Amino acid sequence: MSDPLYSIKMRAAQAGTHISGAERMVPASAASRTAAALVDRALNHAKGVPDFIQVKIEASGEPLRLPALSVMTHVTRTAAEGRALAVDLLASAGIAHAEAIMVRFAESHGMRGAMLLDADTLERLEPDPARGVRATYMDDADSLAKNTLSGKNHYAEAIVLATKVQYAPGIIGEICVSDDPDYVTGYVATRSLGYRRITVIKEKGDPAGGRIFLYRGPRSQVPETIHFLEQRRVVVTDVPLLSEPVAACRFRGLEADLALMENAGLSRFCRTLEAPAGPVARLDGREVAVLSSNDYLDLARDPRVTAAAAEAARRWGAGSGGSRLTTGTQPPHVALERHLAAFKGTEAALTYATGYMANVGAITALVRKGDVILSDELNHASIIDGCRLSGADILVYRHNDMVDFERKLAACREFRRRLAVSDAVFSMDGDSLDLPRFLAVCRRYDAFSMIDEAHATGVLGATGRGLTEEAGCDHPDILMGTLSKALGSEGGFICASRVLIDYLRNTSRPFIFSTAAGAPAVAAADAALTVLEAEPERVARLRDNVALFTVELARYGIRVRTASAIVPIPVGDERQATALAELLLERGFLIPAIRYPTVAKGAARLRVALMASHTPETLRAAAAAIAEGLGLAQRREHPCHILADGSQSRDPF
Ligand code: WAQ
Ligand code: MG
Repeated sequence: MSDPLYSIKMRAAQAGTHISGAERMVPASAASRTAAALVDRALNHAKGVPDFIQVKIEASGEPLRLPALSVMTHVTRTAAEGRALAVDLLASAGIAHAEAIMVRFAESHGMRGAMLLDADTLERLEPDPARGVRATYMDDADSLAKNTLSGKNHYAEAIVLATKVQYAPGIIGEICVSDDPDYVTGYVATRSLGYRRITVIKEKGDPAGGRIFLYRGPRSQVPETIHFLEQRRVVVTDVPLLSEPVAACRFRGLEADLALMENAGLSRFCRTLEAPAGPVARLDGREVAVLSSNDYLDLARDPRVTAAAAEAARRWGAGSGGSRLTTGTQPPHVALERHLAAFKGTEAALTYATGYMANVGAITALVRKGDVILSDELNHASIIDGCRLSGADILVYRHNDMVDFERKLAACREFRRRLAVSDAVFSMDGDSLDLPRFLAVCRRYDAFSMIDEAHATGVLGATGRGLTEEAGCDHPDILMGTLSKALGSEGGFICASRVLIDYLRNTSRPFIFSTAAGAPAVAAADAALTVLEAEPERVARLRDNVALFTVELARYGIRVRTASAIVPIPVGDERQATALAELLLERGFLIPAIRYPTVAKGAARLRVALMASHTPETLRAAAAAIAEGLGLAQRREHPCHILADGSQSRDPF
């Protein structure tokens, strides 16, 4: 475009009252026909015939070219629903007083411009509160091609304005409701959320409308912001057409959702550890202490375990080549199942390719519509997914609350089958189930009892046999466990009576319809089990490390509770937990922040997982770094809930 741009503005009035206005930025060659089209538009406005039309044409100089915000449409049915969504969107973009901001909307009614509101103090910042701040000198880079001159196109104008506004210094968001009584669609915009259309945000016939620009920054910068909004020439490129097939928006929607997560401190990524599983790894070329591995007994790289895997690969191949029921069962699979049953003390066992599948597979096989499941509110996602997939009614009882559990189960006598399921060790809290009481309640109401020993196998009980050994009680009907944590390999298993295992083999879809785990993983798990049986002192060392680490934390006033090798350190705020994890990584400790949806919103935490092979020095240094990190967090702008003084700590556990 060598043709210089001209700004063309039209406004029309009748008896001194504004009835329409529009603007374009077009090359000189299109200036006169654009001006004429805008005059036509003024003359044919629904609000009446104007007695005054002004057209202003100015050379605009080199404009700033900005890519349009992504566009996503949320379908709402009522104004109340639309407003509630606007609040949610703003809140998710880190705007704390979203509700209060929506209330201020009433004030913007009747203004020609927008309210400029301090997003944090809610003070109005416009020099002229009656008029507000008007964003102007902007256009769609492709407006000529789109031929939108003839009449008002709410969306086409709004996406251009919203884009310009979001690039103004200090602006962090915008909310808009049309003042056209019949136009009920509005939007919320932020740089990261993009332009979120809300199909119904006000009642039809309501003439109230307006705009709020949300500002965050020093007062001294406000004039600069207003100057940008009112004077900076902007053309907006790549404006998505609403008439584009829905398909054209499908990736923008994904991007917007990712941005939403990013903004809430909830985005996730995979770190590449340049090392075998173990207490030490290399990350970006640096050595870090790993305090987050589930390889509790350091068996994943044990030479006996890796040799078994290598040997099995040579002898039986890398992959099994089929499902267990067709061609995928090889001698290592049979041997491992016998070994697991003997280890756990049950009649039989069945392995799955992953622990997730073992949970989903057992639950969906045992219960269906017409049955009921009692599930602890903090059960692992794989249990929850199994429950949902089964089609059974699900009753969630309060975490580890055996009174609530019994009360709910007692009301389920009329169901065909009852299944009670709980983690043995809760993966994000580290506490354990009161198994004897759980089993007693199950027996009383003839419910199947199932526990997930993913974090209990190799950890609880003097010889690592799990919660039944620790509690010295009977087995539940179904003992689920994993090969992927203390056993250093991968896969999941169910240990149970012969009849139950036969039933699963015949009905459990994840078992029937997935390829069997390869012999190397299976043989590795088998070898790890042999090591565990021969060296129960590994379990004792792990226990000692847990004791040492919790005592070290207590020295700094950080009180934690655990019944396992998982030590949660509560933080609360998601972004703060992430910042803390980053800080610890800088200090050389890999300890992840666990956030929603893995745990409840606002219950973010650091999750330490200990290994038998951590050295006392590492654990002491980690505790010191955590204490330091929490102390630093405390001095930050938003106070941390965890104070170095344990007496004041908020304890969600
Ligand atoms: N700068 C600042 N505020 C403005 C401007 C401007 N250039 N133009 C209008 N406003 C304020 C003013 O208070 C109006 O009352 C209010 O915004 C609404 O303006 O995706 O039509 O032109 O389908 O009525 C949004 C949804 C339509 C579009 C918005 O706004 C879609 C609309 P209106
Ligand atoms: Mg309007």
